[in-house]
Amino acid sequence: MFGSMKFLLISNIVTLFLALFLLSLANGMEEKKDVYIVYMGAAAPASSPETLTQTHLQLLTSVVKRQEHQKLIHSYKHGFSGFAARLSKEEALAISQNQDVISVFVDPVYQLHTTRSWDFLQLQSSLKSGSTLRANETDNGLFSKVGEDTIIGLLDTGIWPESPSFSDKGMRPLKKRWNGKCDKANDFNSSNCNMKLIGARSYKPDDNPNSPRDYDGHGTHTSSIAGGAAVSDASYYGVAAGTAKGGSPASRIAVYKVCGNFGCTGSSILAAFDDAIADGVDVLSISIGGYIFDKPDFNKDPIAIGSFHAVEKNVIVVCSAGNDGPSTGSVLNEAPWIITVAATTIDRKFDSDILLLGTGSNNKAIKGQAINFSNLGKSPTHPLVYGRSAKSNSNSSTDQSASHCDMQSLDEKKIKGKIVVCKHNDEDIRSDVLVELLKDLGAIGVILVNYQQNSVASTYVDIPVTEIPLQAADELFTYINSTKKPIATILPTISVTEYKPAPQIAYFSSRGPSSLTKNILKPDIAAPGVNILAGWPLRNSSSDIPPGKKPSGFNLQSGTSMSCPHIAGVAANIKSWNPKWSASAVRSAIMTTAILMNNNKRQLTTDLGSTATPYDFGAGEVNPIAALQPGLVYDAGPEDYLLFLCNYGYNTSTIKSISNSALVGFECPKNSSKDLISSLNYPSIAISNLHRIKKKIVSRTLTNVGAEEEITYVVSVQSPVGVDVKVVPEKLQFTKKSKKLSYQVTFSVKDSSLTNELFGWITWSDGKHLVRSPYVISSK
Ligand SMILES: *[C@@H]1O[C@H](CO)[C@@H](O)[C@H](O)[C@H]1NC(C)=O
Ligand SMILES: *[C@@H]1O[C@H](CO)[C@@H](O)[C@H](O)[C@H]1NC(C)=O
Ligand SMILES: *[C@@H]1O[C@H](CO)[C@@H](O)[C@H](O)[C@H]1NC(C)=O
Ligand SMILES: *[C@@H]1O[C@H](CO)[C@@H](O)[C@H](O)[C@H]1NC(C)=O
Ligand SMILES: *[C@@H]1O[C@H](CO)[C@@H](O)[C@H](O)[C@H]1NC(C)=O
Ligand SMILES: *[C@@H]1O[C@H](CO)[C@@H](O)[C@H](O)[C@H]1NC(C)=O
Ligand SMILES: *[C@@H]1O[C@H](CO)[C@@H](O)[C@H](O)[C@H]1NC(C)=O
Ligand SMILES: CC(=O)N[C@H]1CO[C@H](CO)[C@@H](O)[C@@H]1O
Repeated sequence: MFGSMKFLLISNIVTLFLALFLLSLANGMEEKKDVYIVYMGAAAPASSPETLTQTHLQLLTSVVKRQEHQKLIHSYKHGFSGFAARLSKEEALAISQNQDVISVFVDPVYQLHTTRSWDFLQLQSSLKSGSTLRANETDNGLFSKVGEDTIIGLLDTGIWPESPSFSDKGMRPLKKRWNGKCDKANDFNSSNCNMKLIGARSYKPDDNPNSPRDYDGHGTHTSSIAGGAAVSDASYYGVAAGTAKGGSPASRIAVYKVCGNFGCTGSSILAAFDDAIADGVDVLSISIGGYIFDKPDFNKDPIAIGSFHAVEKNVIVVCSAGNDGPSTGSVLNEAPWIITVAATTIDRKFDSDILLLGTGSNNKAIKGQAINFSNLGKSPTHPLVYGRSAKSNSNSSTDQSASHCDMQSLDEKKIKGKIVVCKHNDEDIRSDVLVELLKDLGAIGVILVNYQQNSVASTYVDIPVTEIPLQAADELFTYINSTKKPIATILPTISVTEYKPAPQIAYFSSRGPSSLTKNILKPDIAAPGVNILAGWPLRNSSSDIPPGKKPSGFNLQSGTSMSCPHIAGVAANIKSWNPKWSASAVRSAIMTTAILMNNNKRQLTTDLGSTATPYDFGAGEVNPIAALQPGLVYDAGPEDYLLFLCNYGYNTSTIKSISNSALVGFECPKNSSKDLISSLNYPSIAISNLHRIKKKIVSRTLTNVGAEEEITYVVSVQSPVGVDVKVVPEKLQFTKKSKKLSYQVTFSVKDSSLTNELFGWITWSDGKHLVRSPYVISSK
C-alpha cells in the first residue's frame, strides 16, 4: 500500500511539473533542447542501415512525444549505431536508460587545430635514417609511384576542387571498390570530382550553403599536404617558392566537410566517420580536436568513438595532437587506436629584419620574423616610437597598457606616420587585430616584441610588421632610449632555407602525458607543422590577400593541423607498399623508424632551445622512407584494444556492445587493471607509479615483416640513471616458422628518491634495420 502511495505521489509531482512545463510553453518559454548524440555501439552484424534507422526512430519516438521534435539529425548506421537528435535534458536521461544505449551526451563543438616540408624530410632521412636503405630508394621519384590505390579521407572544412593540387592529370581510374560520392550543391557538383578527388560530402555544418566547397581554406590546405599532386612554381606571393606536393601525391582524396564558421560539431564528425568507413577509405586524417579542460571519456568523444570503429575495419586514423603546448598534459586525441601527431619546425625561416638607422644606430640589423609585404624603402625616413612613449592622457592608460599598445592607451598624434613598437603576449588581443587597429590610427609599421619565442611567421598584408622575441629586444630599446629621433625600417621578407637547427618541436604543439591514460605514451610521432606551404582557395577574401593582388592559390599555415596530414600521407604510402598490414603495423613502422637528430647532428630540441623528450615528439620526427621498410612491427588488433578498455575500466557488457570484434565468449580478465594498460602491444612503453610499485614487467611481441625470413635481431637499451631496465631475451631469432617473437622488459627502481619522468630507448637491430621504441617512467 505504501508502495503504491509513494508511486502516486511521485506521479502527482510529475504531473505538477508537466502542468508547469505546459504553462511555461504556453507562455512562449520553449524548453531548452540541445542536440544530443546517442551512441549505441557496434551495429548488429545482420542489421541493414534501414532497420537501424528504424530502430533509432523508434527509440526517439518512445521518449519524445511532440511530433515536430521526432526528427533524427543524423542516423549512424554503417560503421556503428547511434543518432543525433534535439532533446531536453529529461529526454536525454530517459534515452540513456535504454539497455542498447552506451552513452548520451550533448553534441560538442570541436575546433580546427606548407613545399619544402617533404624535401626537408627526405633530406633528413638520408642524413640519419633508422635503416640503411639503398640509394635508389631515396630519390624523389619514389613517392610518385606509391599510393595509386590508396584513398585518404579528410574530416575538415571541405575542399576547393579547382586548386591545381587536385588535378588528376596522368592518373588512372581507381581499380578498387569505392562507395563514396560527390555531393551536389549550388557551388559544387560531380564534375568537381575527378580521379584525384574521388569523394566530397558535406554534413550541414553551420554555414550556408551545405556544400563540400571550402570557404575557410583549412581543408584545402590539409588535403593538399596529405595527397596533393605536385605543382611546380608554387609560392605565396613569391615567398617559399618551389614545388608543392603532397606526402602521397598518387593517392586519392575524399573530403568530408564537418566544420563550418563556428567549428566542427561532434554529430557531424560521427556522421562523416560513419560514411567514410562505408565508402572504403584506407586512411583518415583529422586535424580537429576538443578542449583540454573538461575532456570527455573515450565513450563520449566523437573522435575516439568514430576512430575506434574505423580501426576495427582496419582504416588507419591519424589525428593532430592539438595546439595547447607547451604546457604538459595538453595532448588531445590520445586513444591508443589513433596515431597522434605533434608539430615540428622545418629548416626554413621567414626573416623580416629591422634596420636601425640614424645617429647612434650603427645601421644595425635586428633579426625579425614575419611574412611582410613591406613597401618601406631603406631610406631613413621612418620614425620609430615605443608604445609606452606614446601613452595617451586617458586615465585608463598605464605604462603597462601603453607598452602593449592596448586599445585606447595610445595617443593617435604620437604614432601617426611612425613604426610602432609594442610588447605582445598571449593574453593580449590577437596580433593581426592589434595591427589592424594601429593601422587605423595611422601607424605605418609595427614591431611586435613577443614574450615567447615564436617559430611561426605570421602573415600581415596591410602594413609591414615584424616580430622579435623579448630576449632580442634590448638592442632595439637601447637605441630608442639613446636618441630623440629614432628611425628605422622593416626590410622585405626573405626565406632562409637550410636553417639550423631543425627540426625543433614547435612551442604550440601539445605535450604528453595523456591525462586519460598515463600508461600509453602520447603523442606518437612528430611531423612538420610550422609555416607549411600548401593549396588554398582561389577566392577573393581580404584577410590573406595583399591589397591589389589576386588570390594566390597557396598559403602558409602552421599548427598540428598541418602535421597530421603529413603522417596521413606517409601512412598511405606504407599501406600501398604493404596492403595487408594492419593499422597498428603501419603506426609501428612510422614510430620505430623515426629520427631523433636535427640537422646539426644533435638531439632534437624544442624551439625554446631545451632538450626535447618523448612527451614532446613521441618516437621522434617521421622518416617517410625508412617507414616503408621497418624490418619488424608491433602489431595489435581490435581484441587488444578491447583488453585495453577492460584495463581502462569498462565492463564486459559495455565492451560487448561497443564492439563487434568482441567474440561470443569475450570476458574482461578478472585481473584487469590500469597497470596492465602498459602491456598493450604498442610501439612505445609508458609506466606510471614505478616509485610505488618498485618493479614492473611488461611484454611486447614483434613480427618480422622484413625481406629475410631467417634473421636475428639483437637488443640495445638506453636507460636513465636510477632505474634498471632489463630485456629478456636479448636476441630474437626469427625463422620461417616463428615470425612473431616476444620479449619482456623489467623496470626496477634503484634510486627511489628520483621524481618526475625518466625516458629511455629500447632498440632492436639486425645490422640493417633499427627498430626503436621510446619508454617513459613516471613517478606518479
Ligand atoms: C634499387 O636497386 C636495387 C639493386 O640495384 C634493386 O634491386 C631495387 O629493385 C631498386 N629499387 C627500386 C625502388 O628501384
Ligand atoms: C557543374 O558545375 C560546373 C561549374 O561550376 C558547371 O559548368 C556545370 O554545368 C555543372 N554541371 C551540372 C550537371 O550541374
Ligand atoms: C577618469 O576617471 C573618472 C572616474 O574614475 C571618470 O569620471 C573620468 O571621466 C575619467 N576621465 C577620463 C579623461 O577618461
Ligand atoms: C629605456 O628607458 C626606460 C625608461 O627611461 C628604462 O626603463 C629602460 O630600462 C631602458 N631600456 C634599455 C634597454 O636601456
Ligand atoms: C576578385 O576581385 C577582382 C578585383 O578585385 C575581380 O576582378 C574578380 O572578378 C574577383 N573574383 C571573384 C571570383 O570574385
Ligand atoms: C557496466 O557498466 C555500465 C556503465 O558504467 C553500467 O551501467 C552497467 O550496469 C555495468 N554492467 C555490469 C554487468 O556491471
Ligand atoms: C591476468 O589474467 C589472465 C587470465 O585471465 C592471465 O593470462 C594473465 O597472465 C594475468 N596477468 C597478470 C599480470 O596477472
Ligand atoms: C612577400 C613580399 O611580398 N615581400 C615584399 C616586401 O616588400 C618588398 C618591397 O616592397 C617587396 O619587394 C617584397 O616582394
